[in-house]
Amino acid sequence: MNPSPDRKLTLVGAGLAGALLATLLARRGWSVDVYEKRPDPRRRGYEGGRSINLALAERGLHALRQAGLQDAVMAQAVMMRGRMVHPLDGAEPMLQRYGLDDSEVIWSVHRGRLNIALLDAAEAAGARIHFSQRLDSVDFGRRVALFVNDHDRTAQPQPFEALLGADGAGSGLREAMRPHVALGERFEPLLHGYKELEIPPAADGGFRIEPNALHIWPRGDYMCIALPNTEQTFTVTLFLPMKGERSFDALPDLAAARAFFERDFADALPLLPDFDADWTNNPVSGLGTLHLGCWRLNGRAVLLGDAAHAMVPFHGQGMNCAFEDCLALDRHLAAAPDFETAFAGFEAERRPNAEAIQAMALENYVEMRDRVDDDDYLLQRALEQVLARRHPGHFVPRYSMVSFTCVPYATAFERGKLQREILVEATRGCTTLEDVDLAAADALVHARLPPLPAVPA
Ligand code: FAD
Ligand code: E1W
Repeated sequence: MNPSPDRKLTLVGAGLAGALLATLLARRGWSVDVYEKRPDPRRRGYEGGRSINLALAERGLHALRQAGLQDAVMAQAVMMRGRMVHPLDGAEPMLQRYGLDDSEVIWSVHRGRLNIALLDAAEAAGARIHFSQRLDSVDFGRRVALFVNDHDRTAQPQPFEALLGADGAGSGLREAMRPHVALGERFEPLLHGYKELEIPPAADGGFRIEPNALHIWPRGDYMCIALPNTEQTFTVTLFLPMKGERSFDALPDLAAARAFFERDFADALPLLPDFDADWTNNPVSGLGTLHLGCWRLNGRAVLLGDAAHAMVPFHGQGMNCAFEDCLALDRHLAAAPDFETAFAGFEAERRPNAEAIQAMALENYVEMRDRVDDDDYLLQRALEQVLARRHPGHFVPRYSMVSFTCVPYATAFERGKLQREILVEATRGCTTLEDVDLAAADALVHARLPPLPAVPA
């Protein structure tokens, strides 16, 4: 379709995906209106909330680059070269590099500031953002959406041509579509929740622990992680079962929570001087994977980002994936003759990839909390690095394909399985790298792994 000022698109949600998609579409020449249920975060009195950060990887950066936002975002990002694993016995933490060198790193970004940069860009590109407007219901036959202001209780009917739903895991558009189309919805709850805590700056104003890393305290069935902020703080997240012997339920008060940290996160507790206030004030939130068999209602509505495929956060890819969705939807809208063809093409391209990263994110939880300090795991990772250097463009670790390339997630998932088989076979009976028969491992690589197809930019 030829975008033009009379070709109108109505977006629901001005979160990470909605604001980026609005920027891309408005720049291409579409007439873009975005409806967001919350007030404008740029208004005075909004700043000063908790700092929550996200890991930004190559896919997300690639999308930000296309929108001309790379420089603005990177100016406020902290480099993370690898994961710093903090063992239970209090031994020195060790950096496990994510990639081969400093060109293969990920970045910690502030969610609120990233959202604001995206909102500014969307408006600068000509998109109109309507805040405090929650999508309440949709008359798909007449093509009219009803938006409600939850503060003053006013309601606004808005005619639309097509609705693009970037309204997150609790999507109002998905709810409105439900009676009209078989969405094939299945929510797979994770039986673990999370709570956020903060490591403030040291007395001298610097970082209390290594800033250029993602810190992990793996403890078997649960874990803490910490990501750095530009303010010399870290946002810590405890992931823990909701119920059971070691669980949020089993920590009914501060004394129990402190005792739990003293036993299991003894080296982290001294870094958390505000533990009591943080534990008391910050909620326990749930997690899960949302599977949908269908993302669209003919040419009238389509879902993207968390609204279409919420996932558990253990690969740090939810936003990155949502940003990739934005590039794909923008491209399909420009190329297809009508909305229905565009939405069908978008869904066909993205749904298998979303399913693949959802599965990899679930697998990564077990890996992070239970395997990163395990000997055969470390041997497999060491061999992986050796094979990656011996077979560039051929044997690329799955973490690297996901985090440092835009190779489709489904390809990363499939090749990851083949590579894991090679690593398991080549390290069988071995305790160190010297025991591994490298010639035999090379032969397995050549026999089973075709070269990685190049990904067009
Ligand atoms: P959201 O960012 O949730 O935006 C949805 C927007 O829609 C919101 O502004 C909301 O107010 C609005 N809205 C909702 N309902 C309505 C309605 N009815 N009408 C109008 N507006 C509405 N991803 C990463 O890539 N890296 C990470 O390191 C990472 N860490 C994470 C850690 C945790 C603990 C969690 C929970 C998630 C993490 N994620 C991470 C995932 C990431 O947060 C999401 O994938 C991402 O925010 C999805 O973007 P979105 O725009 O689809 O949804
Ligand atoms: C990343 C919330 C979150 C965000 C992340 C990651 C993890 C564990 C978590 C995955 C990772 C960056 N990861 N880290 N180390 N190995 N895998 O890469 O974003 Cl819990």
